Amino acid sequence: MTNRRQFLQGAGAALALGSGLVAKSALAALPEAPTMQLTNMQPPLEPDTGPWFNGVVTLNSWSLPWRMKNGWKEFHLVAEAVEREMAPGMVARLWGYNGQSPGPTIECVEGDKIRIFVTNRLPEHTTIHWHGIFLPAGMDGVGGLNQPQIPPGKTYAYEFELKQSGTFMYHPHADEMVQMAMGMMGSLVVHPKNPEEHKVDRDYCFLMAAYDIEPGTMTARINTMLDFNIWTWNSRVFPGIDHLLAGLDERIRVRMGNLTMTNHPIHIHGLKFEVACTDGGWVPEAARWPEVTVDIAIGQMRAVEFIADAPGDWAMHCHKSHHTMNPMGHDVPNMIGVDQRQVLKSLNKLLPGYMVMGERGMADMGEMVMPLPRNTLPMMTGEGQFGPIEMGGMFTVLKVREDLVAGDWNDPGWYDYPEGTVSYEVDLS
Ligand SMILES: [Cu+2]
Repeated sequence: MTNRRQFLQGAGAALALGSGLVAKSALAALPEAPTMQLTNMQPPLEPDTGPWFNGVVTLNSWSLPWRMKNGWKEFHLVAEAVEREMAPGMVARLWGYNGQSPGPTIECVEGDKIRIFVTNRLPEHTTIHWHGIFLPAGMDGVGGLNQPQIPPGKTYAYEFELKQSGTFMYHPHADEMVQMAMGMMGSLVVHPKNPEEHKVDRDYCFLMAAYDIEPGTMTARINTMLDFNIWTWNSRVFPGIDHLLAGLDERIRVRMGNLTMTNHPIHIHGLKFEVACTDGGWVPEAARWPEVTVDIAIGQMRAVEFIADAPGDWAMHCHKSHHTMNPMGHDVPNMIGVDQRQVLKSLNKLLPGYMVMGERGMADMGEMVMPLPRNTLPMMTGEGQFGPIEMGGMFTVLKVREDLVAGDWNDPGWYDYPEGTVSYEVDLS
């Protein structure tokens, strides 16, 4: 994990928001449009202009810098084709913003006047809709209804004053099925005016997106309606999804949005949480109740909050089990209980070394190093301290640690289990 200064240096000069560059770009009609190539989470953005806020951390992503101009906070999004590593071993050709899919998180503060420039470098027109934000109808971004679509090569400006705080997202409302199937989306977080309000120790966010990418290919199929094969958080799959870190007894928020075509029951092990905010606003405390799974419907956002009161490595995942699998598992027949020895004998005459699998379940596949087509991922993968984790897709680990101090974003490694606290084999001899 790098600190923000290293991140700014590493990500290229366009990101440097030092006073020199601000002075230069203040003369320009458009603010800089920084891009990001790194796929690991960047530490929270610390505002250097405008009102203070406690920044969010976006899994495997980053927050977009801005400039202030005559009292307006100005951002610049560039819609463009990008390449996204979904996990080591697989790169997808997607559409996104500023070098990545999803686009950078936009963070601002209730009361801010914001102007977002959108430059279209796609081969077709686009728009951006600001999901959940109360704004003038002409800024709402539905192509044809609220504005003409932004043609390729053109730049449009959206401007509005933020009248609320909470958890939102942005995505196109133009050729929507194609543009969202290609990965165009981003998180939009509006912080409360008073940074002490709704304050947490760590604030995470991510969006769920589903893709249909045939193993061995790189480009998402755009006409798929339901049969997606890659289930992502911020266009990443396990084991490529960042772990969430928490110091013992810290208050943690996780903001999640769903832009797939099905719902996702998100389950966190080891502790209980409450839904504290939706894309409609903050939930009054008296109206919250404890949960360990929250179902997030299509087009919804949910921010859950919890006290990280249990040290350990805790799974956090979608509870639809086929959403914690990667693409190589989808066309495998169910062979449980089928004795394949005879088949294997005949097959081995033709294909020496060929393996059959699945007669005792599919767990073997988590360990097996199978030859894969170029550019895809095994269906179950990831390695823990006790062996294969046998997961893919929408799965990651929440690491709660006693010795993790505020502001430390370094991965502490696997949990060191106190002696006598791990499930053990019973001696029956
Ligand atoms: Cu799911």
